[in-house]
Amino acid sequence: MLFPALADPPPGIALRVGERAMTYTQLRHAASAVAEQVRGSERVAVWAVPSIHTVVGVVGALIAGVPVIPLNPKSGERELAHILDDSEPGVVLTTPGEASAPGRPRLDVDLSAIGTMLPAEQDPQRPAMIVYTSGTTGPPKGAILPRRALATNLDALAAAWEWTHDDVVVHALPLFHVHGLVIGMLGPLRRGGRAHHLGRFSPEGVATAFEDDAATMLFAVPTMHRRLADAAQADRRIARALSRARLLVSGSAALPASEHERIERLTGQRVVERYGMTETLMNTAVHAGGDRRPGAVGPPLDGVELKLKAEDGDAGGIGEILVRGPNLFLGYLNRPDATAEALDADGWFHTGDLATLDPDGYVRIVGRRATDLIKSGGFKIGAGEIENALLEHPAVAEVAVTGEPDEDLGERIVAWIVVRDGRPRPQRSDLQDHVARLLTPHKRPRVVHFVDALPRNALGKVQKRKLVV
Ligand code: MLC
Ligand code: AMP
Repeated sequence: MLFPALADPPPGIALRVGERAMTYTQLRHAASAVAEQVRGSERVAVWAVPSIHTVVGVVGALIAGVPVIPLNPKSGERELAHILDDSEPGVVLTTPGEASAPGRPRLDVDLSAIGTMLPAEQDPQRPAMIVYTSGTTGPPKGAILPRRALATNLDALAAAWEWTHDDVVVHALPLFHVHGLVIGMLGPLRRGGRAHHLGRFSPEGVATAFEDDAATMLFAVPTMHRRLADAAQADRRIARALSRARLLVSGSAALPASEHERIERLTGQRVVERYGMTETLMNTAVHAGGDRRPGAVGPPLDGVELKLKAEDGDAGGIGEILVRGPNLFLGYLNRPDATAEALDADGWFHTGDLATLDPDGYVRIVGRRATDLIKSGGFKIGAGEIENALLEHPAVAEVAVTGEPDEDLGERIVAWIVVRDGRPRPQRSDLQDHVARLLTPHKRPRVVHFVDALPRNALGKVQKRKLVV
């Protein structure tokens, strides 16, 4: 059972999102009502604005055993159409008063409804969630996560972090990716503890949650940790509030060692890193009682097998991370080709991440095989999808997209544009808006360079490594 606490609701608050809170009993009533409404559907989507309704919708679908697709509420038209055509949800669960996917049936989640359907055991292999994630080329793929992946992974994290029903997790992560939704919301609910989503990220909001809501753990991407450190440096109140945490956790991208050390200097806290992926949920984590080493993401979680596959000719101990275990997805929806490429016949998932192992088995991520994947603010973005979008702009003749280091975002998206003959050079903001409108705002290029030609090899392939200013 995914949520034992709903079968026998403990007293107290289960969820807080922004200003709204809900007890376990209220959550059971409202989520059961959703479960009754969606029971029998093949799949449903949820318009994943940061609201309590979003979480109730997801929990309700999970109680009913209906796979749920979290949708980015800022999805642009092209990306949204692709996800909906690919996954064909019967209905979109929505927050009253908020938008939804145009032209699709919506079902507003009613927080005051009282359903009676009880969370029951379901086949652990049954799909629980389909989460869209970018690859190097083409549109995002839907990773099908089974119920056993959610259950075993959340339990393995609980063991690593000594995570109990006494913990209050605070965060402000988007609810359409596994970090914010699975780990940040479903994690506390599986423990019978409390999830506190701030609605939107701000260092002041995080500080207040530690001061006034007895938060014990923070989940955040490195960009948020960096902004917290800046705020703590400027304001002792924020530093003091962070120092009360039991665990500050970072993931979704590498936390620079310099930030790890700065946060320790300011708050006395050593951040715990964990390493995961949409397709695998979490693979490794530094334990609560373990050595919190800067730049290391800890040992594999209980039940997760991990090995490095050496690159041809490599002698430096660097290899691609392969993982196997109950945490793995079932495959990509409608993409057997992509599934076969990532999951080998022996059940190992090829992550594309490059790492070394410390002598005691701690993993250190040192890079990525594909240069066409960009991690910006913790979001994974494929160069190909942005190039395709930019090629649809009437003034763009040729384009290449790259990532470059960014102090705040880790990496920022850079577009190199050859303007179509006879067309005036477009405004940079025009190109950014174009990508935001078709795909999603976080995929817009932060930097745009206009060039006369792109460097190409004899076969006509763009040589991205030669793209420097
Ligand atoms: C900006 N905006 C635009 C726009 N430009 N809207 C339309 N058109 C344009 N041209 C809007 C944005 O929508 C947003 O609106 C606001 O302006 C600011 O956008 P931004 O500049 O992109 O936000 P930023 O401040 O850079 O965000 C930083 C951040 C964010 C850290 C808050 O990157 C973030 O939430 N990251 C988390 C990513 C994550 O959860 N990854 C997990 C993946 S799972 P508004 O309304 O919002 O202000 C995974 C596995 C694992 O990786 O291991 O966890
Ligand atoms: P996503 O496809 O959005 O789930 O992103 C997964 C990718 O995020 C992984 O393949 C890694 O490249 C990266 N990632 C996640 N956690 C970490 C971490 N702690 N350190 C470095 N990279 C990470």
